[in-house]
Amino acid sequence: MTPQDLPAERPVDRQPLLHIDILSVLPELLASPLSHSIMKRAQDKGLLTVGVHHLRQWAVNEYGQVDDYQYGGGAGMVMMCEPLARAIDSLQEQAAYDEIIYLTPDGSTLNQKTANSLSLKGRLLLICGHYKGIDQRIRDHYVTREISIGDYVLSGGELAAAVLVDAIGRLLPGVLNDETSALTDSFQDDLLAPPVYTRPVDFRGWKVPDILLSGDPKKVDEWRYEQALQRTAERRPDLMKE
Ligand code: 6GU
Repeated sequence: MTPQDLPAERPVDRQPLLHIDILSVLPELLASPLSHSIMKRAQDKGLLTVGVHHLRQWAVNEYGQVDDYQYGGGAGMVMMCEPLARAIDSLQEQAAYDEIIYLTPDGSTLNQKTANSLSLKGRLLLICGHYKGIDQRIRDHYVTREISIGDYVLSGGELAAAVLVDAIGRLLPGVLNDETSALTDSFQDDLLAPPVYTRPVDFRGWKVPDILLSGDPKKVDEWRYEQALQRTAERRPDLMKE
């Protein structure tokens, strides 16, 4: 493709489709995942903007304190109400959030349906927890949704937030092109994706299925659908119940 053939870039001075703010005590952890590949393209095109905010800006004292011992005793610190409430109030002055999302292993498990629905929002705030988590009162009075990325425990919410931003960001119209289209992803139709092959046709005697070389697009589509069904039935029968 020559430069003249490239689609015109969306002007970046327009409002993004989605703005995501992230509150974190370890913003460094978020830098790399958000600044490469498709997340970089989404931001370069002005479709997605991400603001990463250090919670320590709203610390309760000059030592940068944002956590404290838990009432009732027990090991582990809890992230205090005051820094979080002040941070949220201050960020919310720009414009109200459609959702304030707390990333936590006891939230509801992220799936494609949730990613699809969040990609239709305009403004999101993600709160990354650390230590034993955040004071319950912030969850009760500010948080509108709690999301986990799976049944295992991470050291903090940052990697989970990066996963969520990626899952949402790639769905914004104009981020992906034909080659990376979200329509053929696993889960987009409750089916896992079929196997894929590229050159060479014969690698160490391991051959590409003949049907993919047939040049018959209808046959290829049927084969891919069959493979997707078979794979889903074998690996994720739970997806096929509906
Ligand atoms: Cl969102 N946070 C943490 N700390 N651990 C997790 C998680 C989130 N999702 C799965 N494990």
